[in-house]
Amino acid sequence: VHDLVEHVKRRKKKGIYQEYEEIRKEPPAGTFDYSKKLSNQIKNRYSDVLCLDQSRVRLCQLCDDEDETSDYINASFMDGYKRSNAYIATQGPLPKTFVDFWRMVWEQMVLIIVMTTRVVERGRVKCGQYWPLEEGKTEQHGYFLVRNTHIQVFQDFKLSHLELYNTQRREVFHYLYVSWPDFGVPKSASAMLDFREHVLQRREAAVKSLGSSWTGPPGGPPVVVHCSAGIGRTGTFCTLDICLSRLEDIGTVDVRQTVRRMRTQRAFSIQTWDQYYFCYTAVIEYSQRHGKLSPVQWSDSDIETDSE
Ligand code: PTR
Ligand code: PTR
Repeated sequence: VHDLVEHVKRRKKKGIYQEYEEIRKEPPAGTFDYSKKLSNQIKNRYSDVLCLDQSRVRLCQLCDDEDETSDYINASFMDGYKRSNAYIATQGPLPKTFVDFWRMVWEQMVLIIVMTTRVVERGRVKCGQYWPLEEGKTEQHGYFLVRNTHIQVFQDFKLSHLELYNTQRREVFHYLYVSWPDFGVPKSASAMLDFREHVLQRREAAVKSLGSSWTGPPGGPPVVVHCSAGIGRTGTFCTLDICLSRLEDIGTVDVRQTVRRMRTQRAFSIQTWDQYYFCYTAVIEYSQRHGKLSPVQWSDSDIETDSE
């Protein structure tokens, strides 16, 4: 089995590289007008990472808002496997946008936040400290109080149980994945696969506990996923989640189409070739782990580009 996998990896590496280069060459699928508005520019962490108008998350206009751009946040709805709006992909909040971020969480009834960057990496700030770091601490962000009631520490991630108060009290689970290397990708996917498993179980339980108060689609509210820019690691995590959900369902994988589709909703998703390649190796690792190696079928579009 191991030899077979090595063979697949070697044979496909070049094809996969070309595949990614082709995806990168495709022009963005829409416009970025809202991201570019003068009054919104300060709300973007990176001036070159904008969100598409067509899939952006709009904040509800507050009644005391005069400003027509106040519904802007650098965040995009993204579909999951057989689920529309399964995720909201967003940048790491800036101090200026902490309140906007919590508004979005409140308005979209978000239960789970997945953070795949650390706040500071290599001495550079990647994301603002928008949630209370310590157990028992409460912070105020605009109309919201955020309280960290309990932290569970795992080897590769930390789970903070947050309470969000506004007109009522809600529970939000904050996952901080700490083991993603500053540059590049994890060597083995196994920590990431465990992490995903944990998030999925939590989501299922949290959605169940909503009961009849949730009237949206059966999968429940979107999961917020963010890193620093909200495209590289965020795109990698979501691609993997979609590919594995499909593999679990029908036994096939289509990395290329998944990423292409994702990019029509969150432009520039997956930033580097090794992040793209990691999606493939992680699927292989997952299949080995679940003893499913033979049923994995790469879709036609994946095989086509295998030019050797
Ligand atoms: N264009 C950037 C660069 O030149 O490095 C892309 C990039 C930047 C990719 C940072 C990854 C980066 O690291 P991290 O994912 O840790 O923020
Ligand atoms: N302007 C930044 C750069 O090129 O470095 C944009 C950027 C930053 C792009 C981080 C991707 C980054 O990685 P991630 O989406 O994983 O936070």
